[in-house]
Amino acid sequence: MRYYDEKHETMSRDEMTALQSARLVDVVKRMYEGAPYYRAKMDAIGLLPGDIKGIEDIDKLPFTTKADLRANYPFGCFALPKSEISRVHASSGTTGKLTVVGLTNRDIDDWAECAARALVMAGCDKNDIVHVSYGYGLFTGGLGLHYGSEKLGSMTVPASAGNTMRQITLIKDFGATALACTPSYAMVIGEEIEKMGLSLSEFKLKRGIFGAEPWSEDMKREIERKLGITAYDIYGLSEISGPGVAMSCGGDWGLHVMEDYFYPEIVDPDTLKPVPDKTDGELVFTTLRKQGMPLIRYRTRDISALNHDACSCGRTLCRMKRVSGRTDDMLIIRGVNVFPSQIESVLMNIKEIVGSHYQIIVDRQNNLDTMEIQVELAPAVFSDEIRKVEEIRRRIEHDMMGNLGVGAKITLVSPDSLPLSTGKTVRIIDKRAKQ
Ligand code: DLL
Repeated sequence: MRYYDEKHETMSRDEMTALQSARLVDVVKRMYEGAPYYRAKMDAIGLLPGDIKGIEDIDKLPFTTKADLRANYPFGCFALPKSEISRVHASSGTTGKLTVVGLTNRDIDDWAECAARALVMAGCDKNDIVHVSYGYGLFTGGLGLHYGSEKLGSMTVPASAGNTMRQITLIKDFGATALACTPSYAMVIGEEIEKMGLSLSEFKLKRGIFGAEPWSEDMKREIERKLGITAYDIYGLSEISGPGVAMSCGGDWGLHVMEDYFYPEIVDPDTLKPVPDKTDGELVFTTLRKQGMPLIRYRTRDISALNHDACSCGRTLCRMKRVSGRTDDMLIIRGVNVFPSQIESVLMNIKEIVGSHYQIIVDRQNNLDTMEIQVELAPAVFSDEIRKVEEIRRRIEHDMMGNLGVGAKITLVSPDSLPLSTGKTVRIIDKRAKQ
């Protein structure tokens, strides 16, 4: 199977532009009528839906940011009444408040369609057995790949994340041919297989569908070696639609954007002006067909570039460069989005035992993200016995896990021992960037 939807995946640029234009005109009208927060943005600059005649007018439209979603938490960005929404998903927001999205039944179906296209780009068809180890729940990874795989007709194993030894047994016994999870979890699975002394010949795995966090070409090669598979990069974000906004076809450059559903732009994050093809900038998406919660010119904060050159796979869908980083301070730790402000609010809740200084050290060991939070103890607590200090450490570790959804090593340090800065405090040391 070469394409899931040959018509849309290989249409000419003129046909694509015509389709995108018609869909943009429609979504702007729907937003003006149904989403008061966006109507207010348009009214503020005197823009009417009729002013948008096609995709060439897109840069007249105001941007949308995570702050808009936060200000309208939880359901204020929906463009339809709640009675039309059949599913919600959510991901971390900058203040610890969740970013909530609402989908109609057709939205869920469209998303499954994009995920099915993505699976076909990775070489899957209905004969595959797809083991889904992305988390199921508010996170879009599990259910996104699940619906895509079912739509394709592949045998779908909803394993969700965790309990690695059991996962490996299932992958082996069921003869899974495709594995869908974060690249860091794929590394964990690969390492556990080695530790269990199993041989790759006992497995039928051929391909992996990995995403939800930045990963390097080196890590790709390492996973391919450890699992004996070909690894593919899948991109998405809850706000636009989960996994399947873009997908690598195995070619040598980037990921194909499902641009009949999501119109991509790259802008300079400072001037917000578009940049030329193959130039890095901030990725911005407009959902062209979504009903429940369309977004217009949504700033993803992800750094990427676009490429409209022809691809050897035959698809005409433009490509986006593998996402290498972000323009904000969001950290992605083993696939989980973490904002430093969430860490801060956990610490601020126990102000009486910790001081006001902390530092976050993110690293990568054996290809796995690690996060250490160094916290200064309050002077009054510092003189206490070791047992008490250990209790405090465990309590913070527990609170962090509960709030962030990912583990952090807590190191308690004496009062006033963390470096003081005279300017902007450097709270995050991300050693991964240099690797
Ligand atoms: O991570 C959706 C997803 C699930 C994508 C499973 C792929 C596979 P969020 O939790 O909303 O949604 O996080 C979105 O994760 O803005 C990027 O910063 C990052 N991200 C997602 N995919 C990739 C990728 C899901 N392939 C945020 N490479 C995005 C690099 C990625 N970063």
